[in-house]
Amino acid sequence: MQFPDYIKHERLKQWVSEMVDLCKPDKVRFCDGSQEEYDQLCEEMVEAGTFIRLNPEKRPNSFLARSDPSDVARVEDRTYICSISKNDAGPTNNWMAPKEMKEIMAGLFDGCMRGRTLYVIPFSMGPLGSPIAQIGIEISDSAYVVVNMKLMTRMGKSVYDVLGEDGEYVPCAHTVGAPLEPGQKDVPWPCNPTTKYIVHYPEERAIWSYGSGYGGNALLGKKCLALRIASVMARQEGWLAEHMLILGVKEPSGRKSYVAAAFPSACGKTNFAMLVPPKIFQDEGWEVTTVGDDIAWIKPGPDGRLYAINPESGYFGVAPGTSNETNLSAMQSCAKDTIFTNVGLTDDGDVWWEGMTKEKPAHAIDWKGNDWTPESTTPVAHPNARFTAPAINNPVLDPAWDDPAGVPIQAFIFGGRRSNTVPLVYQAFNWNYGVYLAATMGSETTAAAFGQQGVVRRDPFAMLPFAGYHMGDYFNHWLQFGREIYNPPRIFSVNWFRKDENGKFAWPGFGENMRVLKWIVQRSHGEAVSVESPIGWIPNYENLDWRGLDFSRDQFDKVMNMNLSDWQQEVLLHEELFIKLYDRLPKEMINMRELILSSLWRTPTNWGPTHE
Ligand code: SAT
Ligand code: MN
Repeated sequence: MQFPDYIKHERLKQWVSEMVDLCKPDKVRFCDGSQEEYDQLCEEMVEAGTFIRLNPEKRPNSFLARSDPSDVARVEDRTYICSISKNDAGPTNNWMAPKEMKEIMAGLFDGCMRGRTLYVIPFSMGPLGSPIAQIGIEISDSAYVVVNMKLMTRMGKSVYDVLGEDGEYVPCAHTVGAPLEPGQKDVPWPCNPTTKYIVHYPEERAIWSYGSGYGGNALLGKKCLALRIASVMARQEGWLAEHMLILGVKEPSGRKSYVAAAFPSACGKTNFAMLVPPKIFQDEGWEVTTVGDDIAWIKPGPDGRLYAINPESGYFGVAPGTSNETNLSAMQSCAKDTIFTNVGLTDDGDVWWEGMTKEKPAHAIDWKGNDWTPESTTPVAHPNARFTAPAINNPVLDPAWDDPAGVPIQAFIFGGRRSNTVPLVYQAFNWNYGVYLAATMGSETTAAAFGQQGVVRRDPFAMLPFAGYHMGDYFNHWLQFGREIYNPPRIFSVNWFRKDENGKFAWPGFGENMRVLKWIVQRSHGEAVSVESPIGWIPNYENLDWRGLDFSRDQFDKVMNMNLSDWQQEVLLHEELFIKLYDRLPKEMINMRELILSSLWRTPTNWGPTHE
C-alpha cells in the first residue's frame, strides 16, 4: 500500500491497509479536502448520474442527488450499540455481542467495494486542534459521502498534522454495500436495499456502517461519532454530547447570552437556530445568531460555567417547509455551494420543495425522477429531503461559532412535537427537575427516521436514537452536573406544536418564538416575571412581549393550558419509560414524579395562567 507521505501514523496506516484488504476496492484515494478535489468529485458524480448540476445562475456551484427510494432516512431498527455488556447499551438500544457482530460485519465487508474506489476521509469534529474536538477517519466507497463530509466537517489533510504519529482517532468504516461485478453498470445511488447495519463499538470507539448512503447512516461524523460514540466519551470524561442547536441572543442593552436547545430530528432545530426576530424586536436591537443547528459538545470551563462548541461546519437541514418566511437564513445558506438530496427539480434547473414558495411551479421532476405538477397526488420532495450547506453561507452565523473555547451556555431548552398536553413554555423549578422534564420528553415521530409517523414516543433529551449507552446512566450523568456545578444553566421546556380543537397549529411559531426566547433569556438571568404552575414556572399573559403580534389572552390560554387528565396520562407514560429503565434509573426521577403528582392533585381540571 502506497500512503501519502503526510500520513505519519503507523496504527492508522495499519487500519487502512486492513480495510483495503477486506473491502477489495479497485482503487484507493486519500482525500485532501481541497476545493479541486471537491469540484472533481462533483464533476465525476455528474457524469455518473448521481448528481445533477443545478443552473449556475440560479444556484451557483450546487447539485441535486436523488437517493434510492428505499434509502431516505436513518434506520433506527438497524442501528446497534455493541457494548461488551448488553446492559451497558440499555433497553432503548439494539444490541449484539461485539464478537458476533464483528463476524457479520467481516462477512458483509469482504469484497464489498469491488469495482469501486475506497476514499480515505480525514475529518475533525470541532475546530482543528480545539481541546473539545475529536478526530475521525472515515473510509467509504461513496463520493457523495466525501463531498457531504467536506461541507459538514473540517475535512482535509491538515487533520493528519493534528493526529501526528500516535494521536487518537475514531475509525469509521462505511460502505454502500453494493459491489460491482466486472462489466456491471453502476446505478446513480448504489445502496443495499435489503441489508443495512449501523454499528457502534463504544468500548473501542469504532463505527461500521453497511448498506445505506443517506445522511446520518453514512456521514459517520454526525450522529454516529458526534452523538453515539461521543456520548460515551463524554460520560467517561465528564462532558456532554447532545442533540442540540446552539444560538446567541443579543439584547438591546448589548448583553449576549447563549442557549442550547434539544429537539428531535425534523422538529425545527435549524429554524430555531436561525430565528429571525419580529421587526419590532429587530428595530430595538435584538439579534439571534447561529453557533450550531444540530449537535453541541459541552464542557465545564475553568469558571464553572458550561461551554459549548458545534462539532459540525455545515447544515444538513430538512428542505420541505423551508422558505424565506419560515427561515430566511437557511434559504440564504443554501442559495449556493449546496448539495440537495431528494428535492424537486424545476424546469429552469433550480430546486423546489413543498412550502418553498406560495406559488408552485407548473411542472417539475419529483424526487423519484418522475414528472410532477401541482395536481400530482404525491409530493415533489421527500418529506426528509435535505440540503447540505456550509455554515459560512449563513448570514447570521455567530462570530464565535468557530471559537475553539466554545460559548458559555446560559439556558437549556427542551422541546418535543406535541399537539396537546405540553404548554408553550415552562421553566423547571431546579436542575433535577429540569433533568426530569428532559428525561420524560415525548414527541410525535417524523420522517427523519424510518417507521410510522405522528405517534408520540418518549424521546429523552431528544437522544433516544443517539445515546450510545444506558439511558438511566445518561440521566445520572446529567444529574451529576447539577451536583458539581455551582450555577448551572436554567432549564426550560417549550412546545411550538400545540394544536387547537380544529387540528390547526395554535401557536404561530418561527420568528414569533422570539417572544418565548426573550422570556427564557431574561428568566435565566433572574429577571422576567413568572407564576408557579403545577409543573413549573410559567409566564402570565402580561409577561410575554406581544408587540407587533395579534395574540389574545384566550389564544394564550389555549397554548398554555394544562389539563389534569392529560397530565395524569402523561405521568403514566413517564412511568412506562421508568419501568423500562428500572435497573439503572436514578432515584431522583421517582422523587420528582411524586412531586409532580402531588402538585397536580390539587389542580382544577383545566389549569392556565389566567385561571386562578
Ligand atoms: O440523517 S441525520 O441523522 O443526519 C438527520 C437527523 O435525523 O437529524
Ligand atoms: Mn439531528
